[in-house]
Amino acid sequence: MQTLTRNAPKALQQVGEKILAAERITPAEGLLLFEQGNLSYLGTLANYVIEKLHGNKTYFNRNFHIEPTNVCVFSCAFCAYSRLYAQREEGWELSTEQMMDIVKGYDGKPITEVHIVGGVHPKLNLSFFIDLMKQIKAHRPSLHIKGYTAVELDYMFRKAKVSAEQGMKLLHEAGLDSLPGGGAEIFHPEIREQICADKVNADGWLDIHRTAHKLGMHSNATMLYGHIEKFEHRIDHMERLRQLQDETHGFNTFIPLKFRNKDNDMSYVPESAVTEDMRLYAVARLYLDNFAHLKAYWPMLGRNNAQLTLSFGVNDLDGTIDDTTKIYSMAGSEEQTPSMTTAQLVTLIKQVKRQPVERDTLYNEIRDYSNVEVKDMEVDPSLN
Ligand code: V47
Ligand code: SF4
Repeated sequence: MQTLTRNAPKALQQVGEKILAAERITPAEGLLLFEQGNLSYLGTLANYVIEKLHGNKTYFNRNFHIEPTNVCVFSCAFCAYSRLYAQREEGWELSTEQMMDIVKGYDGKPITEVHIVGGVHPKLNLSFFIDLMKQIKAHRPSLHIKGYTAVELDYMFRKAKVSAEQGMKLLHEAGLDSLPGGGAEIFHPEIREQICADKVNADGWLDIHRTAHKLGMHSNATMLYGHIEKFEHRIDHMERLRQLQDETHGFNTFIPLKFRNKDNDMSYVPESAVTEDMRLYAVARLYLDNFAHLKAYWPMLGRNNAQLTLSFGVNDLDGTIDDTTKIYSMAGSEEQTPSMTTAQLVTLIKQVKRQPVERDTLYNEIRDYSNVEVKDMEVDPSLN
């Protein structure tokens, strides 16, 4: 490891030495990593950090997604999925009963989390979602509900004329356990105004998460990368997250989301190369020293590239997902209806010599699959 840093240019060498000494790197040093760090240098450092934190473990969970609607009042330039209210006949809108049928479809299956994220529908309001939380919890109290991006929540609370704290408390009391990380995109206004000008800004997004954390809820954070943003915007984004994490310690995981360019208003922007994806994961691991976990969202990256991230600082592959999600497939992701069995996920992790460990949403370990044979999983429903 020391030899690795000695062979690097002087300035880069100093950053590498700080990382090995577990010292925090500055925004300028983070930028230097993006500008000058080659794939093997960054990968080796990120791998060192992740193995120090989690040994050889790669986490996943057993979850499913519900998208209540793709009707949305906003018009993010990168979004291939949403439909304005005026075009709602091209979209969908699930009733509470339909969503409960999805939940009931998992009765008896060893799922621990439901992830609920959708468009911002002008007519689905706070009381609609409070009622949904209550119904889900009444049906299956142990199911962890991770739901609503800060964008959905900000709109819901403003419409209901309640403060973020009041609104969050109501949802939390009704059953909402944690928040997903979506809607963060790129915080810097230079980019945010070009890609998603009309939705909640950086401070608003961060405030919603701060409010959740203060109520004892956890949340995730994402970053939509690989479009028109520059390295400095990525560092700015991660710096804002690092500062909030110092304040609240409420973030579970950071999830970089690779921009996909099919059928949206940014289709002219080429997608990033895999090598750049891996460099980004590695820098994120090195920069966000107060985030315990780094997640690769496999539907966006594809399964092979998700495997590759496990050598570049990633220690979590999200979950089985089981979804009819359209947000990714409509933007060009390889996964048309993302879903993996536990056996497939475990195999993916074992193939790259990592140790598959099932977790719950809060990263409590549920089961270590190191010594479970895939053939046994295929016949035992509690394992698959
Ligand atoms: O904020 C939309 C992204 C996000 C595109 O917390 C796109 O566990 C790439 O919140 N190319 C929503 N990305 C998804 C989300 C999420 C996903 C996975 C895990 C978690 C978690 C949260 O989807 C949006 C936006 O950044 N998105 N369009 C696109 N063309
Ligand atoms: Fe609406 Fe979310 Fe799509 Fe933006 S990314 S248009 S907020 S569904």
